[in-house]
Amino acid sequence: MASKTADMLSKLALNNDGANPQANGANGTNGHVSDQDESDEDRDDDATANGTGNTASGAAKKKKKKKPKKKKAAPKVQSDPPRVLVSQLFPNGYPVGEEVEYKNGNAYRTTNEEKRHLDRINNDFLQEYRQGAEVHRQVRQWAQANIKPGMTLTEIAEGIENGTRALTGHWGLEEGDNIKGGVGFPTGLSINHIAAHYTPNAGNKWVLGEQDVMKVDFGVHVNGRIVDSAFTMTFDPKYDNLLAAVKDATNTGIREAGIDVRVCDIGAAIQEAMESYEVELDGKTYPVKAIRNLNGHDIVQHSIHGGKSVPIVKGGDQTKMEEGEIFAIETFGSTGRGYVVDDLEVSHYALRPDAPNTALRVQSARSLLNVIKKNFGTIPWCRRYLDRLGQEKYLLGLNNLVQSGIVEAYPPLVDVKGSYTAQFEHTILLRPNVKEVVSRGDDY
Ligand SMILES: [Co+2]
Repeated sequence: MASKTADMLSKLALNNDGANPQANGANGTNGHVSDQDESDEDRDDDATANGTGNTASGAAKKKKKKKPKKKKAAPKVQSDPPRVLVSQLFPNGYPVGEEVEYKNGNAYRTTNEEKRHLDRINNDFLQEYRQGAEVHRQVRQWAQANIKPGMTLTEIAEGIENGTRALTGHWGLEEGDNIKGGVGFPTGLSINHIAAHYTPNAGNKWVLGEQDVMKVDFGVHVNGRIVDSAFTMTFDPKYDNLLAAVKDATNTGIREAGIDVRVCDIGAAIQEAMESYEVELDGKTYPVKAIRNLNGHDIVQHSIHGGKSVPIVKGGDQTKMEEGEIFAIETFGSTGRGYVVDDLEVSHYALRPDAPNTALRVQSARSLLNVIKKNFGTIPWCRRYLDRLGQEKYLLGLNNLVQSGIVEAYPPLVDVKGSYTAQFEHTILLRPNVKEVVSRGDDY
Protein backbone atom coordinates (compact mmCIF):
# COMPACT_ATOMS: atom_id res chain seq x y z
CA MET A 1 0.00 0.00 0.00
CA ALA A 2 1.39 3.36 -0.97
CA SER A 3 1.73 6.54 0.98
CA LYS A 4 0.86 9.76 -0.85
CA THR A 5 2.68 12.99 -0.15
CA ALA A 6 0.68 15.55 1.85
CA ASP A 7 -2.08 13.14 2.86
CA MET A 8 0.16 11.52 5.38
CA LEU A 9 1.51 14.50 7.25
CA SER A 10 -0.04 13.66 10.58
CA LYS A 11 2.30 11.76 12.82
CA LEU A 12 0.36 8.71 13.83
CA ALA A 13 0.32 7.56 17.43
CA LEU A 14 2.26 4.37 17.88
CA ASN A 15 0.35 3.07 20.86
CA ASN A 16 -2.57 0.99 19.66
CA ASP A 17 -3.22 -0.90 22.88
CA GLY A 18 -6.85 0.02 23.33
CA ALA A 19 -7.97 -0.93 19.86
CA ASN A 20 -6.04 -4.13 19.43
CA PRO A 21 -6.47 -7.24 21.49
CA GLN A 22 -3.29 -8.99 20.49
CA ALA A 23 -2.69 -12.64 20.05
CA ASN A 24 0.44 -14.43 21.04
CA GLY A 25 2.49 -15.42 18.04
CA ALA A 26 2.12 -19.17 18.33
CA ASN A 27 3.56 -19.82 14.90
CA GLY A 28 3.89 -23.40 14.00
CA THR A 29 3.85 -24.50 17.61
CA ASN A 30 1.84 -27.62 16.88
CA GLY A 31 4.23 -29.03 14.36
CA HIS A 32 7.18 -28.16 16.52
CA VAL A 33 5.78 -29.87 19.58
CA SER A 34 5.08 -33.07 17.68
CA ASP A 35 8.63 -33.03 16.34
CA GLN A 36 9.98 -32.76 19.83
CA ASP A 37 7.83 -35.65 20.97
CA GLU A 38 9.37 -37.77 18.29
CA SER A 39 12.95 -36.97 19.19
CA ASP A 40 12.27 -37.52 22.90
CA GLU A 41 11.03 -40.95 21.99
CA ASP A 42 14.21 -41.60 20.05
CA ARG A 43 16.29 -40.68 23.07
CA ASP A 44 14.31 -43.04 25.32
CA ASP A 45 14.81 -45.85 22.88
CA ASP A 46 18.51 -45.18 22.62
CA ALA A 47 18.90 -45.27 26.38
CA THR A 48 17.13 -48.63 26.44
CA ALA A 49 19.23 -50.06 23.68
CA ASN A 50 22.38 -49.03 25.51
CA GLY A 51 21.42 -51.48 28.17
CA THR A 52 20.57 -49.25 31.10
CA GLY A 53 17.96 -51.95 31.44
CA ASN A 54 15.43 -52.32 34.20
CA THR A 55 12.04 -53.96 34.27
CA ALA A 56 10.58 -51.24 32.12
CA SER A 57 12.98 -51.89 29.26
CA GLY A 58 10.98 -54.82 27.95
CA ALA A 59 7.97 -52.62 27.40
CA ALA A 60 10.13 -49.97 25.84
CA LYS A 61 11.64 -52.51 23.47
CA LYS A 62 8.25 -53.63 22.30
CA LYS A 63 7.47 -50.04 21.60
CA LYS A 64 10.66 -49.79 19.64
CA LYS A 65 9.85 -52.76 17.46
CA LYS A 66 6.67 -51.11 16.39
CA LYS A 67 8.48 -47.97 15.49
CA PRO A 68 9.84 -48.78 12.03
CA LYS A 69 6.27 -49.48 10.91
CA LYS A 70 5.22 -46.03 12.01
CA LYS A 71 4.41 -44.20 8.83
CA LYS A 72 6.41 -41.04 8.58
CA ALA A 73 4.22 -38.07 7.77
CA ALA A 74 4.71 -37.20 4.11
CA PRO A 75 6.32 -33.81 3.63
CA LYS A 76 3.42 -31.50 3.09
CA VAL A 77 3.29 -29.35 0.02
CA GLN A 78 1.13 -26.39 -0.75
CA SER A 79 -2.19 -27.07 -2.52
CA ASP A 80 -3.61 -25.30 -5.57
CA PRO A 81 -5.40 -23.06 -4.74
CA PRO A 82 -3.31 -22.53 -1.58
CA ARG A 83 -5.14 -23.83 1.49
CA VAL A 84 -2.41 -25.51 3.62
CA LEU A 85 -1.30 -23.56 6.70
CA VAL A 86 2.31 -22.42 6.35
CA SER A 87 2.76 -23.39 10.02
CA GLN A 88 2.29 -27.01 8.86
CA LEU A 89 4.78 -26.62 6.05
CA PHE A 90 7.44 -25.05 8.30
CA PRO A 91 7.10 -26.60 11.76
CA ASN A 92 10.70 -25.73 12.70
CA GLY A 93 10.75 -22.07 11.75
CA TYR A 94 10.12 -20.01 8.66
CA PRO A 95 12.53 -19.24 5.84
CA VAL A 96 14.72 -16.22 6.48
CA GLY A 97 14.42 -13.38 3.98
CA GLU A 98 17.37 -11.99 2.03
CA GLU A 99 19.94 -10.79 4.56
CA VAL A 100 22.15 -7.89 3.50
CA GLU A 101 25.08 -6.76 5.63
CA TYR A 102 25.25 -3.12 6.66
CA LYS A 103 28.05 -1.14 5.08
CA ASN A 104 30.40 1.76 5.82
CA GLY A 105 30.00 3.15 9.35
CA ASN A 106 27.55 0.39 10.21
CA ALA A 107 29.68 -2.54 9.09
CA TYR A 108 30.60 -3.18 12.76
CA ARG A 109 27.01 -4.29 13.40
CA THR A 110 27.48 -7.59 11.56
CA THR A 111 29.68 -9.04 14.30
CA ASN A 112 28.95 -6.76 17.26
CA GLU A 113 27.85 -8.90 20.24
CA GLU A 114 25.42 -6.35 21.65
CA LYS A 115 23.68 -5.92 18.31
CA ARG A 116 23.50 -9.68 17.83
CA HIS A 117 22.00 -10.03 21.28
CA LEU A 118 19.41 -7.37 20.54
CA ASP A 119 18.51 -9.30 17.40
CA ARG A 120 18.16 -12.64 19.23
CA ILE A 121 15.77 -11.32 21.84
CA ASN A 122 13.49 -10.24 18.99
CA ASN A 123 12.88 -13.78 17.78
CA ASP A 124 9.08 -13.78 18.15
CA PHE A 125 8.86 -10.65 16.05
CA LEU A 126 11.09 -12.17 13.38
CA GLN A 127 9.13 -15.43 13.25
CA GLU A 128 5.88 -13.51 12.86
CA TYR A 129 7.33 -11.43 10.06
CA ARG A 130 8.82 -14.42 8.27
CA GLN A 131 5.58 -16.37 8.55
CA GLY A 132 3.68 -13.50 6.92
CA ALA A 133 6.33 -13.19 4.22
CA GLU A 134 6.14 -16.90 3.41
CA VAL A 135 2.37 -16.62 3.09
CA HIS A 136 2.91 -13.68 0.75
CA ARG A 137 5.33 -15.66 -1.43
CA GLN A 138 3.05 -18.69 -1.66
CA VAL A 139 -0.08 -16.68 -2.39
CA ARG A 140 1.64 -14.61 -5.05
CA GLN A 141 3.05 -17.76 -6.64
CA TRP A 142 -0.53 -18.88 -7.07
CA ALA A 143 -1.50 -15.42 -8.36
CA GLN A 144 1.31 -15.28 -10.91
CA ALA A 145 0.44 -18.76 -12.24
CA ASN A 146 -3.32 -18.33 -12.34
CA ILE A 147 -4.28 -14.73 -13.04
CA LYS A 148 -5.18 -14.43 -16.71
CA PRO A 149 -6.92 -11.85 -18.90
CA GLY A 150 -10.64 -12.54 -18.87
CA MET A 151 -10.84 -12.92 -15.09
CA THR A 152 -12.78 -10.35 -13.11
CA LEU A 153 -10.94 -8.23 -10.56
CA THR A 154 -13.37 -9.56 -7.96
CA GLU A 155 -12.30 -13.16 -8.67
CA ILE A 156 -8.65 -12.17 -8.53
CA ALA A 157 -8.99 -10.25 -5.27
CA GLU A 158 -10.96 -13.02 -3.59
CA GLY A 159 -8.44 -15.61 -4.78
CA ILE A 160 -5.59 -13.70 -3.17
CA GLU A 161 -7.50 -12.91 -0.01
CA ASN A 162 -8.79 -16.45 0.53
CA GLY A 163 -5.27 -17.79 -0.03
CA THR A 164 -3.97 -15.38 2.60
CA ARG A 165 -6.73 -16.30 5.04
CA ALA A 166 -6.20 -20.03 4.57
CA LEU A 167 -2.41 -19.96 4.88
CA THR A 168 -2.44 -17.82 8.02
CA GLY A 169 -5.40 -19.73 9.48
CA HIS A 170 -7.40 -16.56 10.00
CA TRP A 171 -10.61 -16.48 7.99
CA GLY A 172 -11.62 -13.38 9.91
CA LEU A 173 -15.26 -14.23 10.38
CA GLU A 174 -15.22 -14.42 14.16
CA GLU A 175 -14.89 -11.17 16.04
CA GLY A 176 -11.24 -10.31 16.65
CA ASP A 177 -9.80 -12.95 14.30
CA ASN A 178 -8.80 -10.39 11.66
CA ILE A 179 -6.70 -8.61 14.28
CA LYS A 180 -4.73 -11.74 15.15
CA GLY A 181 -3.68 -12.39 11.56
CA GLY A 182 -4.73 -12.70 7.94
CA VAL A 183 -5.25 -10.03 5.34
CA GLY A 184 -2.97 -7.07 6.12
CA PHE A 185 -4.75 -4.55 3.91
CA PRO A 186 -7.10 -4.62 0.90
CA THR A 187 -5.78 -6.30 -2.25
CA GLY A 188 -4.80 -3.50 -4.60
CA LEU A 189 -5.54 -4.38 -8.23
CA SER A 190 -4.74 -1.09 -9.93
CA ILE A 191 -4.78 -1.10 -13.71
CA ASN A 192 -2.95 1.09 -16.25
CA HIS A 193 -3.13 4.78 -15.23
CA ILE A 194 -4.47 3.82 -11.81
CA ALA A 195 -1.32 3.54 -9.72
CA ALA A 196 -2.62 2.43 -6.33
CA HIS A 197 -5.49 1.79 -3.90
CA TYR A 198 -7.99 0.30 -6.31
CA THR A 199 -9.87 -2.84 -5.27
CA PRO A 200 -13.35 -3.81 -6.44
CA ASN A 201 -16.36 -2.91 -4.35
CA ALA A 202 -19.48 -5.13 -4.42
CA GLY A 203 -20.94 -5.59 -7.89
CA ASN A 204 -17.77 -4.53 -9.74
CA LYS A 205 -17.66 -6.30 -13.14
CA TRP A 206 -14.23 -5.12 -14.35
CA VAL A 207 -12.50 -7.78 -16.46
CA LEU A 208 -8.71 -7.88 -16.80
CA GLY A 209 -7.57 -7.31 -20.40
CA GLU A 210 -4.63 -8.57 -22.48
CA GLN A 211 -3.10 -5.10 -22.78
CA ASP A 212 -3.48 -4.20 -19.11
CA VAL A 213 -0.72 -3.34 -16.66
CA MET A 214 -1.93 -4.48 -13.24
CA LYS A 215 -0.28 -3.65 -9.94
CA VAL A 216 -0.98 -6.43 -7.42
CA ASP A 217 -0.36 -4.93 -3.98
CA PHE A 218 -1.47 -7.17 -1.13
CA GLY A 219 -0.70 -7.50 2.56
CA VAL A 220 -0.35 -10.37 5.02
CA HIS A 221 -0.14 -9.94 8.76
CA VAL A 222 0.60 -12.14 11.73
CA ASN A 223 -0.09 -10.52 15.08
CA GLY A 224 -0.20 -7.09 13.42
CA ARG A 225 3.20 -7.51 11.76
CA ILE A 226 2.22 -6.41 8.27
CA VAL A 227 4.14 -7.60 5.22
CA ASP A 228 3.54 -5.09 2.42
CA SER A 229 4.76 -6.25 -0.98
CA ALA A 230 3.64 -5.66 -4.55
CA PHE A 231 4.44 -6.61 -8.14
CA THR A 232 3.15 -5.76 -11.59
CA MET A 233 1.56 -8.19 -14.06
CA THR A 234 1.46 -7.75 -17.83
CA PHE A 235 0.60 -10.11 -20.69
CA ASP A 236 2.40 -8.30 -23.51
CA PRO A 237 6.22 -8.04 -23.65
CA LYS A 238 6.03 -4.45 -24.89
CA TYR A 239 5.83 -3.34 -21.24
CA ASP A 240 9.01 -5.18 -20.23
CA ASN A 241 11.16 -2.05 -20.04
CA LEU A 242 8.62 -0.26 -17.88
CA LEU A 243 8.66 -3.17 -15.44
CA ALA A 244 12.46 -3.44 -15.57
CA ALA A 245 12.75 0.26 -14.67
CA VAL A 246 10.54 -0.07 -11.61
CA LYS A 247 12.12 -3.31 -10.46
CA ASP A 248 15.55 -1.70 -10.71
CA ALA A 249 14.32 1.39 -8.88
CA THR A 250 12.85 -0.64 -6.02
CA ASN A 251 15.99 -2.77 -5.70
CA THR A 252 18.05 0.43 -5.68
CA GLY A 253 15.93 1.75 -2.81
CA ILE A 254 16.34 -1.53 -0.93
CA ARG A 255 20.11 -1.44 -1.46
CA GLU A 256 20.45 2.17 -0.28
CA ALA A 257 18.20 1.77 2.78
CA GLY A 258 19.86 1.30 6.14
CA ILE A 259 20.29 2.56 9.68
CA ASP A 260 21.23 6.29 9.77
CA VAL A 261 20.55 6.70 6.03
CA ARG A 262 18.64 9.88 5.11
CA VAL A 263 15.43 9.16 3.19
CA CYS A 264 16.18 11.98 0.72
CA ASP A 265 19.33 10.14 -0.39
CA ILE A 266 17.31 6.99 -1.04
CA GLY A 267 14.78 8.99 -3.08
CA ALA A 268 17.51 10.51 -5.23
CA ALA A 269 19.05 7.09 -5.96
CA ILE A 270 15.64 5.61 -6.80
CA GLN A 271 14.83 8.40 -9.25
CA GLU A 272 18.18 8.10 -10.96
CA ALA A 273 17.71 4.36 -11.50
CA MET A 274 14.08 4.70 -12.64
CA GLU A 275 14.66 7.53 -15.07
CA SER A 276 17.57 5.85 -16.84
CA TYR A 277 14.93 3.79 -18.71
CA GLU A 278 12.54 4.48 -21.53
CA VAL A 279 9.81 2.34 -23.02
CA GLU A 280 8.50 2.12 -26.57
CA LEU A 281 4.77 1.54 -26.85
CA ASP A 282 3.12 1.23 -30.23
CA GLY A 283 5.80 3.24 -32.01
CA LYS A 284 6.15 6.03 -29.47
CA THR A 285 8.97 6.32 -26.94
CA TYR A 286 8.21 7.41 -23.38
CA PRO A 287 10.65 8.26 -20.62
CA VAL A 288 9.85 6.32 -17.45
CA LYS A 289 9.14 8.84 -14.68
CA ALA A 290 9.13 8.16 -10.97
CA ILE A 291 5.72 9.18 -9.59
CA ARG A 292 6.88 12.06 -7.43
CA ASN A 293 4.02 12.23 -4.93
CA LEU A 294 4.01 8.52 -4.06
CA ASN A 295 6.27 7.21 -1.30
CA GLY A 296 7.43 4.19 0.56
CA HIS A 297 6.73 4.30 4.29
CA ASP A 298 7.54 2.79 7.65
CA ILE A 299 5.26 0.17 9.17
CA VAL A 300 4.43 -0.22 12.86
CA GLN A 301 2.50 -3.01 14.54
CA HIS A 302 -1.14 -2.94 13.32
CA SER A 303 -0.53 0.24 11.26
CA ILE A 304 0.50 0.27 7.63
CA HIS A 305 1.81 3.84 7.79
CA GLY A 306 3.96 4.63 10.78
CA GLY A 307 4.57 8.28 9.90
CA LYS A 308 7.87 8.25 8.00
CA SER A 309 7.98 8.47 4.21
CA VAL A 310 10.55 7.19 1.74
CA PRO A 311 10.44 9.44 -1.33
CA ILE A 312 11.12 8.11 -4.81
CA VAL A 313 12.44 11.37 -6.24
CA LYS A 314 15.22 13.73 -5.14
CA GLY A 315 14.62 16.73 -2.89
CA GLY A 316 12.94 14.90 -0.02
CA ASP A 317 13.43 15.53 3.70
CA GLN A 318 16.47 14.51 5.70
CA THR A 319 14.74 12.16 8.15
CA LYS A 320 16.93 9.17 8.96
CA MET A 321 16.05 5.50 9.14
CA GLU A 322 16.67 4.01 12.59
CA GLU A 323 17.59 0.67 14.13
CA GLY A 324 14.61 -1.64 14.53
CA GLU A 325 12.40 0.16 12.05
CA ILE A 326 10.44 -1.58 9.31
CA PHE A 327 10.02 -0.03 5.88
CA ALA A 328 7.93 -0.76 2.82
CA ILE A 329 10.22 0.22 -0.03
CA GLU A 330 7.98 0.78 -3.02
CA THR A 331 8.51 2.66 -6.23
CA PHE A 332 6.16 3.59 -9.05
CA GLY A 333 7.12 4.34 -12.64
CA SER A 334 4.86 6.00 -15.16
CA THR A 335 4.65 6.84 -18.85
CA GLY A 336 2.38 9.75 -17.90
CA ARG A 337 2.99 12.88 -15.80
CA GLY A 338 4.58 11.08 -12.91
CA TYR A 339 2.07 12.66 -10.53
CA VAL A 340 -1.12 11.14 -9.11
CA VAL A 341 -4.42 12.58 -7.94
CA ASP A 342 -7.43 11.08 -6.14
CA ASP A 343 -10.10 9.68 -8.45
CA LEU A 344 -12.85 7.03 -8.68
CA GLU A 345 -14.88 5.36 -5.96
CA VAL A 346 -13.16 4.77 -2.63
CA SER A 347 -12.71 1.18 -1.43
CA HIS A 348 -9.77 1.31 1.06
CA TYR A 349 -10.16 2.60 4.63
CA ALA A 350 -8.49 2.37 8.04
CA LEU A 351 -9.33 3.45 11.56
CA ARG A 352 -6.96 6.29 12.46
CA PRO A 353 -4.75 5.40 15.44
CA ASP A 354 -5.09 9.05 16.57
CA ALA A 355 -8.87 9.14 16.01
CA PRO A 356 -10.60 11.91 18.00
CA ASN A 357 -13.03 10.73 20.64
CA THR A 358 -15.96 12.73 19.31
CA ALA A 359 -19.58 11.93 20.07
CA LEU A 360 -21.22 10.48 16.96
CA ARG A 361 -24.79 11.56 16.40
CA VAL A 362 -25.47 9.13 13.55
CA GLN A 363 -26.48 5.77 15.06
CA SER A 364 -25.25 3.75 12.04
CA ALA A 365 -21.82 5.40 12.38
CA ARG A 366 -21.61 4.35 16.04
CA SER A 367 -22.47 0.73 15.34
CA LEU A 368 -20.16 0.57 12.31
CA LEU A 369 -17.30 2.00 14.37
CA ASN A 370 -17.83 -0.79 16.86
CA VAL A 371 -17.63 -3.41 14.09
CA ILE A 372 -14.46 -1.81 12.72
CA LYS A 373 -12.73 -1.64 16.10
CA LYS A 374 -13.58 -5.25 16.96
CA ASN A 375 -12.70 -6.73 13.58
CA PHE A 376 -9.85 -4.65 12.19
CA GLY A 377 -8.50 -2.33 14.86
CA THR A 378 -6.19 -0.02 12.91
CA ILE A 379 -5.49 -2.55 10.12
CA PRO A 380 -6.75 -1.29 6.73
CA TRP A 381 -9.85 -2.88 5.18
CA CYS A 382 -12.21 -2.36 2.26
CA ARG A 383 -15.95 -2.34 1.71
CA ARG A 384 -15.99 -6.01 0.62
CA TYR A 385 -14.66 -6.98 4.06
CA LEU A 386 -17.62 -5.27 5.70
CA ASP A 387 -19.97 -7.09 3.28
CA ARG A 388 -18.58 -10.51 4.22
CA LEU A 389 -19.12 -9.71 7.90
CA GLY A 390 -22.79 -9.24 7.06
CA GLN A 391 -22.80 -5.46 7.24
CA GLU A 392 -25.44 -3.76 5.07
CA LYS A 393 -26.39 -0.19 4.20
CA TYR A 394 -23.32 1.14 5.94
CA LEU A 395 -22.33 3.87 3.47
CA LEU A 396 -23.94 6.76 5.33
CA GLY A 397 -22.33 5.70 8.60
CA LEU A 398 -19.01 5.07 6.88
CA ASN A 399 -18.96 8.50 5.25
CA ASN A 400 -19.83 10.00 8.62
CA LEU A 401 -16.81 8.28 10.22
CA VAL A 402 -14.57 9.60 7.43
CA GLN A 403 -15.92 13.14 7.82
CA SER A 404 -15.43 12.93 11.60
CA GLY A 405 -11.74 12.13 11.12
CA ILE A 406 -12.11 8.74 12.81
CA VAL A 407 -11.67 6.64 9.68
CA GLU A 408 -9.24 7.57 6.94
CA ALA A 409 -10.28 6.95 3.33
CA TYR A 410 -7.58 6.01 0.81
CA PRO A 411 -9.04 6.82 -2.61
CA PRO A 412 -7.57 5.35 -5.80
CA LEU A 413 -4.56 7.33 -7.04
CA VAL A 414 -4.36 7.92 -10.77
CA ASP A 415 -1.95 9.41 -13.28
CA VAL A 416 -3.28 10.85 -16.57
CA LYS A 417 -5.66 8.73 -18.63
CA GLY A 418 -3.89 6.67 -21.28
CA SER A 419 -0.70 6.37 -19.24
CA TYR A 420 0.73 3.17 -17.79
CA THR A 421 2.08 2.82 -14.28
CA ALA A 422 4.00 -0.02 -12.64
CA GLN A 423 5.03 -0.83 -9.06
CA PHE A 424 7.32 -3.17 -7.15
CA GLU A 425 7.52 -3.25 -3.37
CA HIS A 426 9.23 -5.14 -0.56
CA THR A 427 9.15 -4.97 3.22
CA ILE A 428 12.56 -4.65 4.88
CA LEU A 429 13.50 -5.08 8.55
CA LEU A 430 16.35 -2.91 9.86
CA ARG A 431 17.50 -5.51 12.38
CA PRO A 432 20.27 -4.37 14.74
CA ASN A 433 22.93 -6.50 13.03
CA VAL A 434 21.64 -7.05 9.49
CA LYS A 435 19.10 -5.74 7.00
CA GLU A 436 16.50 -8.38 6.07
CA VAL A 437 14.45 -8.09 2.87
CA VAL A 438 11.83 -10.29 4.46
CA SER A 439 9.44 -10.52 1.49
CA ARG A 440 12.12 -11.30 -1.12
CA GLY A 441 11.37 -14.28 -3.37
CA ASP A 442 12.69 -15.96 -6.53
CA ASP A 443 10.19 -13.90 -8.52
CA TYR A 444 11.17 -10.35 -7.47
CO1 LIG B 1 3.21 -0.01 0.87
